[in-house]
Amino acid sequence: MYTVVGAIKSRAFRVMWMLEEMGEKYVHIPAGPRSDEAMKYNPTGKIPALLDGDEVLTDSVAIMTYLGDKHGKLTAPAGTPARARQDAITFWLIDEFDAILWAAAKHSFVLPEEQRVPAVKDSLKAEFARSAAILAERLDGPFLCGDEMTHVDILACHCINWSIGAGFPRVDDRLGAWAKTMRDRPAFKAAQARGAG
Ligand SMILES: N[C@@H](CCC(=O)N[C@@H](CS)C(=O)NCC(=O)O)C(=O)O
Repeated sequence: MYTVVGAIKSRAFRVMWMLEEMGEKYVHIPAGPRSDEAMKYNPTGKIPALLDGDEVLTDSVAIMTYLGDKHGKLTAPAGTPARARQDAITFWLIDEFDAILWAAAKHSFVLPEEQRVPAVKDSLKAEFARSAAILAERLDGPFLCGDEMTHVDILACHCINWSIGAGFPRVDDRLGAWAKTMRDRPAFKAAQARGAG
């Protein structure tokens, strides 16, 4: 049994959704970022963390990679060209989606007020729109890495959902429709219900 530490409205949702897809049981501790509870598991106060027995693991993408490898699900096997391609799109999403959204969050409410530069957000929105168009271009099947779902799909859909919440421009219709099919998955809904409960 795993424990996921982190509020549902955070990158912790990625881990919860993946565990639901894999049919793994978990306890959810809805700790907020920088909360005392979060600090217990990660001195930086960042969420999510995953508790697996005595092990405490941090960073949503590191955790998803670990879970995929451990259970042999939602990932290409390590040491294969398919995995290198999967990792490449993962890192691209971190650079061009997650980091852009995170920068916008920093300049909206994360940084101390005197360090925020709200004007940067227009530039970030334009960058995100360019990246979303690139992602839409490479969407030629049910999932981003071919016929099988991987945790890349979870990462991309979570970032698209985040962009909607952050008031970013709508992604192109095809990518938007793809994200909706991901949100319609029973595992996505089950993770959401865990957060609400
Ligand atoms: N790369 C990390 C980023 C984690 C992160 O920054 N989480 C946010 C909440 S979604 C947080 O805890 N922020 C608090 C802070 O940065 O102090 C991951 O994917 O887990």
